[in-house]
Amino acid sequence: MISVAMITMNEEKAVEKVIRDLRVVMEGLDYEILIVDSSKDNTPVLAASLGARVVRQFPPKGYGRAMARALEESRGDVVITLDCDDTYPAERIPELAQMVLSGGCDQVNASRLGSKPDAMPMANYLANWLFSFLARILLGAKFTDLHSGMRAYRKAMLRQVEFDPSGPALPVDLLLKPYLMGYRIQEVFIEYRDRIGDTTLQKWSSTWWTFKRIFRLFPLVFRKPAAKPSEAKWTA
Ligand SMILES: Nc1nc2c(ncn2[C@@H]2O[C@H](COP(=O)(O)OP(=O)(O)OP(=O)(O)O)[C@@H](O)[C@H]2O)c(=O)[nH]1
Ligand SMILES: [Mg+2]
Repeated sequence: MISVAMITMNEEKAVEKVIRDLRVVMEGLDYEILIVDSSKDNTPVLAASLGARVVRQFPPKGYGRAMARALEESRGDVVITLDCDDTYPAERIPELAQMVLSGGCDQVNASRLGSKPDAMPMANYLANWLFSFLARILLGAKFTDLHSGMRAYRKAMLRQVEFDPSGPALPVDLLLKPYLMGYRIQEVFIEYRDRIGDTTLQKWSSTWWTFKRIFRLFPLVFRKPAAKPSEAKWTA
C-alpha cells in the first residue's frame, strides 16, 4: 500500500483541491491519504469530508513533530510526503512510489532545484543552494535540495532510523541520516508551483536548524554504514 502523508496548519484554501487531485492520480492504486492537522480553520473538516484519515495534533507542536507523527501513523509500505498547498506535482507520486516498491531504492528525494523555480523566492533559492553545498563538502551527500517536502520513504527504513523531531528543518535529517547510514537514495527533479494560501515557513529558525542538523550529522561520516539502530524511537 502507498501512504500519501501530509501535515497541515490552516490550509483550508488548498486542501480540497489537493485531495481531489490526489484522488485522480491515485485511482486504481492501493493507497491511503493521511493528514496530521494542527489547524484552527476548517482544514480537518474538509479533509475528513473528502475521505482522508485525519489525525489531530493540537495545539501545534511544530513542523518536525507533525511530520514525525505522519510518518509514524502511515500504514503503507511506502510513504509519500508532500505539502498540502498545491506546490508539488501529485501526478509524479505513482512513479516515486514505484521506485521504492520495485526495490530500486529506499528513498526518493524529489528535488525542486533542477533550475530556479519561478515559485521560489531568490533568497530561499540561494539558501537552499548553500545548504546543499555544505552537505556536499561536509558529508559527501550529493543532493540538490535538502528541504523538499516531496519524498518517497520506504516504511521499513523509517522504522530503523532515529530522528530528532524537535525544531524545524526535519527534512534535512530525513534525507541525510539514512544516506549516511548506507540506505540507497535517488533524486529526481520535479516542477514546483506557486502556493495556494499563506506561507508558514519560519525562515530564520529553519536556516539555523538546517546548519545545526548538518553539523550534528558530521560524526556519522566516519562510522560504518552497518551501525544501524535496531529500532526507531518516535517521540512525536
Ligand atoms: N500539522 C502541522 N502542520 C504544519 C506545522 N507547521 C507547518 N505545517 C504545514 O507544513 C507544510 C510545510 O510547511 P513549511 O515548510 O513551514 O512551509 P510552507 O508553508 O510550505 O512554505 P512555502 O515554502 O511558502 O510553501 C505547510 O503546508 C503547513 O501547513 C505544524 O506545526 N503542524
Ligand atoms: Mg509549502
